[in-house]
Amino acid sequence: MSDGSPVVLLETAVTTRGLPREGWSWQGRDVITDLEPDWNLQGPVNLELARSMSRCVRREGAIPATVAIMDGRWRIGLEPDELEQLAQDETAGKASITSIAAALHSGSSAGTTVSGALIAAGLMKRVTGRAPSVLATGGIGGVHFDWSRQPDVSADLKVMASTPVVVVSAGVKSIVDVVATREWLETLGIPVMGLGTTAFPCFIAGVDERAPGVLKVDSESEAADIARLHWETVDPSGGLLLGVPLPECSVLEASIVQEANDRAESSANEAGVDGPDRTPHLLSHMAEETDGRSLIANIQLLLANAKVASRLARSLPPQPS
Ligand code: PSU
Ligand code: MN
Repeated sequence: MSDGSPVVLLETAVTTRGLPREGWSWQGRDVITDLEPDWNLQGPVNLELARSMSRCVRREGAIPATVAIMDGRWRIGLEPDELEQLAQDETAGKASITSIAAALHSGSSAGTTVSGALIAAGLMKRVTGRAPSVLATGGIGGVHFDWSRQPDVSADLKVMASTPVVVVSAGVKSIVDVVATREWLETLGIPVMGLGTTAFPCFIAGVDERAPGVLKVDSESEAADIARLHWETVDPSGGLLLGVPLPECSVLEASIVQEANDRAESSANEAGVDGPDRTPHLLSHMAEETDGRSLIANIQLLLANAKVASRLARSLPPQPS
């Protein structure tokens, strides 16, 4: 941070609550090792993914700043042994803007969501005088289905609106109401760019043509130019989203995603799972329903986003304010 090297923030709720803690037991072993030759198939999926993302960032010439709460303390830039400890800690939950203070108070460990990791950007600025400008994740949180009955809207959106960081994601998790989420991004004043696409990316389902479109950029450096103009002349304290669609060949057919989603939703409703536990429940149910295909797609997009975020960070290094 002090010499202005490119830094990419990485969230860890995906490590503690988004991916399985077991080794690879689904189909598609070859796909995984093709994606990442250094992936240990016996190792826990969540830890292997976290390690792979860090490797991707470094390979692209940036520095990963993996954010978590460890034993009641903020940790930004986890050491390898800390990452392992976090990934294996079954008591580690997920912490967002509303739960971080409680985690610090109780001395517990938690992975930070997108909103939690964005808050770390402000801390880094206070400590180092520079703020990182890029964060990589799989899919941001959003507006959950049935929002008119229970408005479960991820705090990711609110914090993105007030943090000057470009969040690189495959758009929004497909387990949420994609159209409603796209509308909320608009209302909150968060510019949405799409890398090589005018359609709104929606995680493992590719892009959603029903949602209002996005601003197409052809490269990471074009996205960086737009972010810089936004911060210099429009909103110095607001965030942007750079959506990266999952390559067509890995996209799950819309009908499969839809059906798996519906069953995951019913199971969450039957089990009465809501609040922060809803996303982990839906994700693990989706993996079961699709025989691991949703997991492969999820891993693929997380790694792809880490690469795009690193290239973006090289165009948008941390600046002194
Ligand atoms: N996308 C994934 N897996 C995840 C998440 C997103 O593929 O686990 C996490 C992110 O950390 C995101 C969080 O910030 O879910 C949103 O949770 P909620 O809807 O409870 O705000
Ligand atoms: Mn929620």
